[in-house]
Amino acid sequence: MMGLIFAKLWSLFCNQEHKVIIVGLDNAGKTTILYQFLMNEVVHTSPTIGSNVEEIVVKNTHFLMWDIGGQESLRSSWNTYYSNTEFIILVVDSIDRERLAITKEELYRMLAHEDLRKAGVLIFANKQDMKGCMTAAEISKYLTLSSIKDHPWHIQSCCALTGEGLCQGLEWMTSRIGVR
Ligand code: G3D
Ligand code: MG
Repeated sequence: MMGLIFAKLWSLFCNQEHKVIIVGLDNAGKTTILYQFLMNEVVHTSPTIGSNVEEIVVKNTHFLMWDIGGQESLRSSWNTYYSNTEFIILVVDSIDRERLAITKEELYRMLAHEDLRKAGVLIFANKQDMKGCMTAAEISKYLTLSSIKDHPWHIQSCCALTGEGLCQGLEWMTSRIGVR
């Protein structure tokens, strides 16, 4: 009996939708990453919900992914997307050393936001195929990720063009569900 109830609760939980926002500066690779998720065979998707919202399903876990524009003029409106967000995917262009400071500023601004206090953060160190790019360890150090104690976080190196590393990132997200 307990087992049945548990199974029921579990399936209810699994079919719940988890809101994810994909943020990062323009040109970081956000749209390419979302496109890779959609193309990936292990991920089942529903038809596009809006111009920048997609639903993807990983191992029975539904993620509603919002791809938010990263141009300077749009960054100030990121907060209109925050409510009920469970995960932030922050995409970093690992070759763009000049703008990593702006990314850092935006990251800490988000972490301080009331609506994101429960959100986990997955950082994709993207464009690892580019010669001379920063490693995930370098980016982690620059962003002082180890100082983040009030949000679960994970950094994953990836190449959105080939899809390398993306699944590991998604796996971290699924592993975090139900932990809090
Ligand atoms: P955005 O949605 O964050 O603004 P996009 O970024 O997904 O539009 O990607 C911006 C550019 O970076 C695109 O190039 C895209 O192909 C490229 N890009 C994304 N991921 C990678 C990667 O892992 N490696 C490399 N080398 N390039 C990547 P274009 O030329 O189409 O503008
Ligand atoms: Mg885009």
